[in-house]
Amino acid sequence: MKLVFRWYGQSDPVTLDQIRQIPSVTGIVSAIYSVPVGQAWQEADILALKKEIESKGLSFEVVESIPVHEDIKLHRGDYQHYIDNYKLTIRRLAKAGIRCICYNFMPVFDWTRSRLNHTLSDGSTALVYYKEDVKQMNPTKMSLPGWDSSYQPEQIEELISAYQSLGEEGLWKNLEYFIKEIVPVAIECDVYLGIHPDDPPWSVFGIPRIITNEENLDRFLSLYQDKHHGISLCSGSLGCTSCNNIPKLVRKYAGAGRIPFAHIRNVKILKDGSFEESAHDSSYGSLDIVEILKAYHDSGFDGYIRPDHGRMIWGETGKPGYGLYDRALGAVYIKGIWEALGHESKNH
Ligand code: CS2
Ligand code: MN
Repeated sequence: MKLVFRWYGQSDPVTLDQIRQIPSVTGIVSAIYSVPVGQAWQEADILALKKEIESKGLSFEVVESIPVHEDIKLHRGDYQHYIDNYKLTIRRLAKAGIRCICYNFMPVFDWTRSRLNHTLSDGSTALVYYKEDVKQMNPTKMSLPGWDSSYQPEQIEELISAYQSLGEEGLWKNLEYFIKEIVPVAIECDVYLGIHPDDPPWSVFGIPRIITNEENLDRFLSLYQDKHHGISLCSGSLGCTSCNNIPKLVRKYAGAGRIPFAHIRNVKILKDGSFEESAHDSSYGSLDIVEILKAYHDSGFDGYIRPDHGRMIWGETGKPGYGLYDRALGAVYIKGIWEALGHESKNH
């Protein structure tokens, strides 16, 4: 496995100089953030980012994410033009040495939480999703850090109702069209595409979400039978419902070579199905991180792994979920377990 770390570019309060000092982290996961959704990324921007990362002795082989324009997800308007731009971006990234591209197909909103700085019992703060809060939230009157902030409230209202009438089956159809267009390009360029599961993996604000569970992941993978069409398996996104057995999913999909990229995050599921993000360590959340990593290890996983969201600790402030310290602890925890698993398998 290759241990990588997400970095949001020059506007990220976390610096490459800090990341390069985290033991065993060898690469960066990033994207071009200045380009409006739907436009192709320029070769010069990609090369400049690569140069900056490599100048610090880190590799740049993973992109997260190329956002998918809502017209593609709704299969309306300029969808074909945006798909063509998407293909161009894949080609340009591959040419620059990118091996893995993460994306998601969540309508309108990326990850959804109801509080971004909930104080945990040890004084750290974390992202949480409380079902009772979410019932009171109005998505047209708010924005979260992972969301595209370029929409006006009326546009969001229109999008929400368009998705509500599209429904799950409509969204599947549009996803299938998109996959059949882009996967051949990924195959041609030998780049591994990995869809990020919906976070959380259930419908929010009455909008369909489909990358949510084993049955749907099976259906997704069967849209194109090729290893370049895979999953960025995020333990914390799928794992915030106990219906998903993460070690089982990892064994199944990593065993089949369909996970190019793994996100490791722990979450604590509460009695009413709400959840709090926690430290990576197994004892703090509902997921057994050793079992998850063992499933990857047993499957001979040689893809990319990154710690996912972290808490804010030691007084750090910054991009919610993406501070330095707790994610660095997560990285070292992942590496420690991985190293131990290697010794274990050698001795048996
Ligand atoms: C999130 C997402 O769970 C995560 O990694 O932070 O923003 C994620 O990066 C995107 O959904 C991937 O497309
Ligand atoms: Mn993730």
